[in-house]
Amino acid sequence: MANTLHLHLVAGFLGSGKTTAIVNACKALVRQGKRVGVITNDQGKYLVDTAFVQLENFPAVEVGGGCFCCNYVDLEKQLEGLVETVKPDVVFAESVGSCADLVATVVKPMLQLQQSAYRPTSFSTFVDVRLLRMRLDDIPLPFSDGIVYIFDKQIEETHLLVVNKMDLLAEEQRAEVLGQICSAYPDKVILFQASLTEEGVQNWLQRIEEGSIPLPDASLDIDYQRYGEGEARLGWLDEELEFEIPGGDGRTVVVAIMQAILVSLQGADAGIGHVKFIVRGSTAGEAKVSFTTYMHPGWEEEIPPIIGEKISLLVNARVEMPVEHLSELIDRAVMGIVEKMGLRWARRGRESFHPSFPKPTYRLG
Ligand SMILES: Nc1nc2c(ncn2[C@@H]2O[C@H](COP(=O)(O)OP(=O)(O)O)[C@@H](O)[C@H]2O)c(=O)[nH]1
Ligand SMILES: [Mg+2]
Repeated sequence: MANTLHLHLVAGFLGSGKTTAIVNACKALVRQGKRVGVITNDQGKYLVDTAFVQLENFPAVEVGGGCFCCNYVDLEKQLEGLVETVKPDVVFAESVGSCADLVATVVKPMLQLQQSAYRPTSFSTFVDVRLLRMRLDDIPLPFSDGIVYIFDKQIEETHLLVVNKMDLLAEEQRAEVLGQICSAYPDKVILFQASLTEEGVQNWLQRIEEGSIPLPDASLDIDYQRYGEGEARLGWLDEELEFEIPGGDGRTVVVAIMQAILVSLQGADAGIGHVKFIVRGSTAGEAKVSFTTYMHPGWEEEIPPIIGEKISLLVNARVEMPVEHLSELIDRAVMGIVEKMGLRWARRGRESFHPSFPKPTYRLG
């Protein structure tokens, strides 16, 4: 099994489209009769990504409470568990979007340590084309320097860069953007894609499945102080809320709550890494809605009717601001709607924190 398993490591900044691409790749592989599994990763433990992958009926396990680098032993354990229970042909492992230095702390240990039973087949780093263009054009990203440092280091360490969300560019911009990005990174393999469909990820999937793109072999020259301080500027809030909806129309409530949260974060001028929600009605209806910027026109249309006397809402927010402030803004937004609509509600779980300083289990230079 160890020799035949294809293990694809998928890295890249918060909201760059990793989970979306993985889910579509899994759909394509299942159609070809392959067995798949996904390992999600996050600092927290009430995870939208895991819930989303499971909604699609793909087996998912998670490495929670920190990045793969700092939880290398758990990563191997989760992988082992997936292999035993699911017997997958292909596993995708998605690292948390605020993490960098995966070559030295995950790729190399898997390749070089005796006890490692699995070898990665590919290492891809995703980037949102809009952010990459801003960076190349010297337009400030909506984050402070330490976070931009992580964004840059993620790109620097990869050999295979997946420039994602190409569908968001106007047709006439594409050729110019392609040229600009390719000339900025002459030594990388660069794939341009839109990951919203199975067809969109086909080329990437084919390339990584062939195993013909070499793994990166150079460990980053990275300043952990700067990296750790950058990561720690992100406030992390995960919570699971439940609302009672006497009339059974959960959609209106959910739209109002999401809207209120966004307005309140935008009012505070906070840089969004990723704010994502999974909503489920007790009778029917479920959706994932995700914001990586405040400009996401038409997001309400992603929410189908949410039907039932109860709805559950899983919230994962990764936003650049002190976490006490983040919690307060989200609480106030939720409470405003609860009071306005006269809803009964309960909180099923919550975690809020700043990521702790990264301390990799292994780091091979
Ligand atoms: N337009 C567009 N949106 C995308 C694409 N890939 C992902 N998204 C959206 O970007 C948001 C973040 O995606 P997600 O896969 O959760 O990002 P992750 O944090 O890297 O796992 C979601 O709203 C996705 O629907 C793409 O190729 N085009
Ligand atoms: Mg994800």
